[in-house]
Amino acid sequence: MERILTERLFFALWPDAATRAALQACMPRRTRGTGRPTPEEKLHLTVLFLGRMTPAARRCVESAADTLHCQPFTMQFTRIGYFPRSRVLWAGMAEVPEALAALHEALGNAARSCGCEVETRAYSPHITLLRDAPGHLPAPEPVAIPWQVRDFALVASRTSAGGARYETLRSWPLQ
Ligand code: 2AM
Repeated sequence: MERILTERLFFALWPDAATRAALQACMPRRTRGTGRPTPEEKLHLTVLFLGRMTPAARRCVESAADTLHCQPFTMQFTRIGYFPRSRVLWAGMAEVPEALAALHEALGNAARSCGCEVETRAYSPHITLLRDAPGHLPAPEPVAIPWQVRDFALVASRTSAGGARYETLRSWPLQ
């Protein structure tokens, strides 16, 4: 039987250098030296996780993304939170910005139109700051980091000895 190579893909927003530096600096002091911090260049926000896709499904999703019209927007990180099950410390916001929810929905529709089974769970946007974070929760520190979102990207996640490696395959300007 012919083996079809699949890739683990997701749509993401990649912060600019200033936003990434601000995110890294907001890490609660008490977590320093514990867990596995996300290297600054890997800090990102997943808009839609696609999972393993064939080249044909990827082409279909890319064509559907070509037809999207979403405006650039600004969002603000205002919270540091903790997912106890995955032991992830994250930066996020109290409410999903409308423009981000619209982009998530539009990409979800695009993916479904290509036959992908995407998550139906409520979207919980976050930027992972620390993995294997300790169970004792650091007191959430107030943060206020603005981020001007101007594009979104299709990214492949590959596993290597040093953890996940991300490769941006394509990006689309918001306009
Ligand atoms: P995480 O940072 O919370 O682990 C690549 O793995 C990206 O996709 C990461 O941002 C990861 O989120 C997210 N991701 C991985 N598996 C996922 C899943 N099953 N559902 C939603 N997002 C997922």
